[in-house]
Amino acid sequence: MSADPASRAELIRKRGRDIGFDRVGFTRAQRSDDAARFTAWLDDGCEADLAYMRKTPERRVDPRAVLAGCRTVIAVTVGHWFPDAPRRAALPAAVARYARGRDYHRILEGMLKRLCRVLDGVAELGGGDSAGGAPRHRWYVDHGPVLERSWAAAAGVGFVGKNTMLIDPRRGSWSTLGVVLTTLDIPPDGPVSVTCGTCTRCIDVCPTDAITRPGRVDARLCISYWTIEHRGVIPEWVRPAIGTRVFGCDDCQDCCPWNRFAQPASAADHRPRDLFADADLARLARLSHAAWDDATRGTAVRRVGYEGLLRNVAVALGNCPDAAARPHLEHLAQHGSELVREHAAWALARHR
Ligand code: B12
Ligand code: SF4
Ligand code: SF4
Repeated sequence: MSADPASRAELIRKRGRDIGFDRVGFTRAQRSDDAARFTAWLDDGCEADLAYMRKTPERRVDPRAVLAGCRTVIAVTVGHWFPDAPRRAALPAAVARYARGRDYHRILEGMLKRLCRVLDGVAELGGGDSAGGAPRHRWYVDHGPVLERSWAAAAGVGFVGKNTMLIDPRRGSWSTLGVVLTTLDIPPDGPVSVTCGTCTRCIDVCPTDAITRPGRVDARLCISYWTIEHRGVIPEWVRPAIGTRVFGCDDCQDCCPWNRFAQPASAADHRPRDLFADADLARLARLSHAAWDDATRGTAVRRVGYEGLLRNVAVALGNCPDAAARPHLEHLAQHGSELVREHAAWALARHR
């Protein structure tokens, strides 16, 4: 292996694919072209109460402020789509696709660590750190001060759709992202030239009009925010629009024409668990804390907590026109959690 930059890039990409990433792309570490877009989003309060989005905005738009000497951002994608299994649920509920299998943070964490070891190996073969020393890297999946979709688009692993999702023209948007910031100098890939064109399906179908303009989602309106990120009481105005979704929302992806190219996930860990792929409000409403603990271990659904999940189940049962929902609501109305009881009471009132 030579120190030639182009072959170094191809070696890293190939090793990345061997690790299991669907796409691996490179872009220069510099101030993001989307910095103004991000600042405007914050200025308009679109982050709701996601306080971490407001912390260190300067770091979020410039990887060199996160890792001194950073020269390259590596963006990777891992698909999580599986064909839908036949539904048998008595009272069907929806769990977002990305959350039906093992927690993607855990899946990507191991893969990104392996990618960093590849980078170390490449450097030993003569890859260039700007200072001539051992290269340094930092990897992130979701939790870091990094505009992942912006870097993924700049690195050419897809484009940003009007729904703000990173869309791979070959596989669609059913993927999660990771990034590695590195001091290694790797030749950049260009962005892809594909766009949404005149399509506006995601804007038209969004149940809460949360896509307030092409390429902007206001978290204060987004069902994903209310059912996953928000702690405490869900405002009554948003509850009917939640429908029977109990964790996240996929409407702006389900409708997207690019997702006709979806391919089954290569990471077997993404295989959906039955409780989430064939989610049943009747079953979820009866989960004890111990059963919830067991069923959600190692999954992203755990993020909302036991009370939070039952809160969402109560709202979904309230939106479910089937009279069979009532006994489960009466059960939740007796729950030890005041939060769950309050949402169950609202839902029972709807049934009456
Ligand atoms: C905060 C957050 C949310 C918030 C806010 C969402 C939002 N759109 O901002 C809420 C809770 C609502 C949310 C929901 C979801 N999220 Co989220 N979320 C994040 C997080 C932590 C930060 C996103 C962010 O920076 N938002 C600020 C806005 C301004 O940035 P942005 O929307 O990403 O847009 C930037 C670029 O895309 C670009 N841009 C936007 N439009 C255009 C147009 C053009 C032409 C160009 C050039 C650039 C461009 O400019 C923007 C500013 O930099 C990221 C992880 C991360 N660290 O990046 C995950 C992340 C975006 N979420 C993810 C997922 C899977 C989801 C959900 C699908 C989950 C679900 N099924 O319920 C939904 C999708 C809702 C939606 N349509 O966005 C994935 C997306 C994967 C992908 N293929 O895109 C990420 C990347 C996590 C991950 N590591 O995989 N999320
Ligand atoms: S996730 Fe749902 S609520 Fe949020 S923007 Fe997409 S369709 Fe709208
Ligand atoms: S539904 Fe249409 S407008 Fe929305 S992201 Fe997909 S292609 Fe773009």
